[in-house]
Amino acid sequence: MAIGKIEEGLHQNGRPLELATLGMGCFWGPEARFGSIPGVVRTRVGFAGGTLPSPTYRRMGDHTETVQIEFDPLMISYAEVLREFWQNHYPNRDNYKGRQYISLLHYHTEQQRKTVGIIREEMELQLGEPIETEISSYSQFTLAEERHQKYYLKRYPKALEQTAELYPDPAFLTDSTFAARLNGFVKGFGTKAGVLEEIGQWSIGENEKTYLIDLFSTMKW
Ligand code: MHO
Repeated sequence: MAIGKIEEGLHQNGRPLELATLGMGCFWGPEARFGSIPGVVRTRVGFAGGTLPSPTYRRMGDHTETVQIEFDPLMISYAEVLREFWQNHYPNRDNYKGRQYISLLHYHTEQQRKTVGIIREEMELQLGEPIETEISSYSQFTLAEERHQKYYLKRYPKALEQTAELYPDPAFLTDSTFAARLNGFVKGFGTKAGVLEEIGQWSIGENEKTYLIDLFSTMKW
């Protein structure tokens, strides 16, 4: 049973998904945080915002560590994604190590650009100071090395063994909603009951639901 098949329903439920690209410090944590949110279908970490071609972790040049999420806007709005973004990092920290950890936001559409303006004002009132996040139109995102994807989940090799059947190809894990939830869960985001309930509502087959629910319920860490 490969997850690519299982999760097809989530990606093809007839509703267009939206992208968000966010830099908020070391990308491991934000991936876990967003990965735990119902409506977030996919999380990936990588590099964006710079000019160096083909950045890598060791050589990212002027790029920034970013998390890119794909979400169902009927379950979580872009405005809510932005609140999550600004409420969970300090956007005016002095740069260190160049641009690697700056607060960075790429909007993907004109609608997103407008929402960014509105929510930024709202968050500035909350923060009590002007927000210095670098905001610009999305141009590209380079996927980081596999070892950085779902980083916290990968600290649990025993759990990975139990999901191996789902991920015959490592790219499956990178793209998986289930793996995103597990990655959030091990980092302390979300609850087991919450994830199990959510899987029960996914638009996938009943057998597949049962498989994932059993797997998570009985998982040995
Ligand atoms: N924990 C690391 C940062 C890794 S993050 C992917 C460190 O403190 O250097 O940049």
